[in-house]
Amino acid sequence: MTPRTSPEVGGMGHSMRRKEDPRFIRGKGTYVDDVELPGMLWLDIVRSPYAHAKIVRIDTAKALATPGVLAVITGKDLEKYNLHWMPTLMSDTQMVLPVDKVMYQAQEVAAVLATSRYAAADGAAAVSVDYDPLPVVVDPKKALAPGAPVLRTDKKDKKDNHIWHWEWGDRNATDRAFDGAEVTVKQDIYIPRIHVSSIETCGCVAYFDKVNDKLTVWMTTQAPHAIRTVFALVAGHVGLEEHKIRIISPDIGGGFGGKVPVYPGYVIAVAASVLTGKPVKWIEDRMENLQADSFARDYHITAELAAKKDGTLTALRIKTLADHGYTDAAANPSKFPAGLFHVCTGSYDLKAAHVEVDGVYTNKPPGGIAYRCSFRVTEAVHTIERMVDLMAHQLGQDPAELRMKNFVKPEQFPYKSALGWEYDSGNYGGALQKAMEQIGYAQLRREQVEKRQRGQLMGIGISSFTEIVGAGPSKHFDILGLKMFDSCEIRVHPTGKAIARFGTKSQGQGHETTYAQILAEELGIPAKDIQIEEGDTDTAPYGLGTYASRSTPVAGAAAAVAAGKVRDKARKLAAHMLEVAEEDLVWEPGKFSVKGAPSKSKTIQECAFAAYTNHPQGMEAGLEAVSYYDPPNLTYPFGSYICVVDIDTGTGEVKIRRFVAIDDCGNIINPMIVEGQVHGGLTMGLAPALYEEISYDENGNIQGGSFIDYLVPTAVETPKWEVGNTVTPSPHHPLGAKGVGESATVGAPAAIANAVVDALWHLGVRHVDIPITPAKVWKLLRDKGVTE
Ligand code: MCN
Ligand code: CUN
Repeated sequence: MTPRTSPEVGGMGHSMRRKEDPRFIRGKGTYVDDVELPGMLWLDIVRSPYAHAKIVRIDTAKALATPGVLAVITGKDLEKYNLHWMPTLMSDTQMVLPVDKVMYQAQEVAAVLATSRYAAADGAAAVSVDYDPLPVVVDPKKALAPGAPVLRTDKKDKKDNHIWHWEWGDRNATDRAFDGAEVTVKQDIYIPRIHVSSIETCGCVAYFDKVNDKLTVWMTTQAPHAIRTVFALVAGHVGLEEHKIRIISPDIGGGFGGKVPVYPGYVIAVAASVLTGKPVKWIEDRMENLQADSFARDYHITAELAAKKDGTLTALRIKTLADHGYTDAAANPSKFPAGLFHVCTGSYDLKAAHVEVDGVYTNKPPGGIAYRCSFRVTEAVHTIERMVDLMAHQLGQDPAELRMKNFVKPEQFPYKSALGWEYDSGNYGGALQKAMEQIGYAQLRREQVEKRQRGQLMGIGISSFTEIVGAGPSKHFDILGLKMFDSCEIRVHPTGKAIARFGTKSQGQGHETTYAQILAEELGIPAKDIQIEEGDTDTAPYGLGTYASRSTPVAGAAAAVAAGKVRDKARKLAAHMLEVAEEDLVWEPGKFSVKGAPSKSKTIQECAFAAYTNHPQGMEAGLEAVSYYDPPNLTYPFGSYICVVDIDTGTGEVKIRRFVAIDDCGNIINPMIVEGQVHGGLTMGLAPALYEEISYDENGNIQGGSFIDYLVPTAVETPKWEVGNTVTPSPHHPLGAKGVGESATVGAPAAIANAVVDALWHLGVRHVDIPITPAKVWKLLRDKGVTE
């Protein structure tokens, strides 16, 4: 797409350098931990060594005697204000601090308030807690078995560990399709628990100004407005009303979904500040972040796929156990307890599908956040892409051909999926074709045959994913009742420069640049002349925040709509100045000129000046607009990824030789930023495919609770990504754009897993669960007699 604007204006399609980077690369960003206030106190948290235990006694004497320690806060203290429990985003309840028992290892037990971080840490170490261990439940299947200890004894009538049952689709039609199927494949797939490990951990500085009765919280949150409302709803009864709460998300060092929930530390810091009237800082350390923050995935899936002998796919049936830890604190839209998992028919034209999910309590950290995935889409994509590959291999057909045969075709859009989604646009065959050409697919298949004859293990894996991003529409999407729209407010100053504020919040995605580019495109004001602000609830218009790749689909659309309103008013001003009718003006980015007399024109900057100095009588002064945009549909970005692996027959190590990623996110605002998003996303897809996993031993002890065991890939493990794109605009988005922030993380793991199984299929291997570690592969190779 050739840009409509010049590089100086920097509208859509320009690979403009990021406006935020000069401050970041000079170390001048302002993260929460950079906020220092006079008289600030520190909070540190005492955490449980047990996964399930009664709290017999908390002895605070030694801690209180530690120099610098001012107070130790326990659940009993919070209970006095009814703040010891808080609601989760899924309307479950979560302890802020426990009163009688702990539910997972590393859970908050007490908090120490001190004059320095060191004193707070010393104080936390000096708190002594007597525990009485209780039976631990880590396996969700055992959690549902009769006789399993009931974990949520706080819920009066709860007799088991089952949270909810949810199903979607036509069960009878699906069962009938399976009964009559010529071929079926069935597979258990476990998608392990992983934790976001953004560079910046979570934390806050809470300051309750007793003179003005105003609470200001600088916090690592992806959704500041929603947090303000939730705080007001939870703590209104102790005087924290919404106009007296200001949430500021300053610079954020990576969110990835982990900064959507409310963690107990935030609430305790706020309570401590309200009680003392002093600013209180709480910042997690690296291990607390990894061990106690909300987890992602942890889906135990059984999937079945049915097809005709010729490879026509017909039906999909899925049953899943969703391990939510001790409380369902998932960051999902309220209506969908399993997120958007029911986009699991993926890129394929299936006639029938049915999916069931059961939520289960276990003694693990709570959550169900999405780790760079629009609410369980990674789980959906991994399942369907593994199953389609399994079917292709079962039928002896080429996995690319089987996909091509079953893709939803371009002329079928808008396409209604068997599970009820309306896909906006797509060209799945086009993306796969391009990926195959770029990687040299046919040649690689020939090479694979030759290598196999020589006993070498090489595999080619494909993932042709469909994403679903940009929540709303508000008809179906809300969080705790808050409808999922988003917003943009623009003010154009007299000299033609502008400020625009949004209800979203960048965590590294480059919003200060790309939003300015959208406005430059729509108004012709150079992007460098437009300041973008997000994250301060006292100044930004209400919005639901940044996650689920919703910023471009929703707030980006709001920017286009608000800019349209500014342009409409500018047109009136231009008509007034040029003394012509509005209809006689033609617009090109940055300028109105008179039809047939192009030399007579007014720039947008001249219109802005006139808005304050020369507006017609009867018109309000000023040039500003706001839009609260409720999208008519989600956007469905897609792509095809192809991965080539070589497996070391001696060690079982999987080496990614090549990885081609073709993405389609509709019209692109900034090609360089999109490429950066895809690079980062692919690396975060590689991570769970080969390295990252958090598991628990039978006593609920975390395995993978530090970076010694939790293997975040570095530049050394990361292959050279070969990226490209196709462009299929969204028909309903004002700019034709779709989201892209999560696509690569969603699509990549299946390509890698499929490549590994493709390399091992002839040995009788049908499936390997991620992360595909050398140990797992080596054991398979040993069992199949390839190595000893
Ligand atoms: N973009 C574009 N053209 C498009 C689509 C997007 O130029 N057609 C640009 C956008 O303007 C924006 C970026 O790409 O600058 C990502 O846009 P979008 O897909 O709308 O996603 P969001 O801005 O809503 O970001 C959220 C998404 C999510 S949910 C996770 S998780 C994630 C991700 O972004 N977390 C990130 N990328 C991340 N990147 C960084 N550096 N840090 C994170 O925490
Ligand atoms: Cu899905 S993790 Mo992102 O939505 O912040």
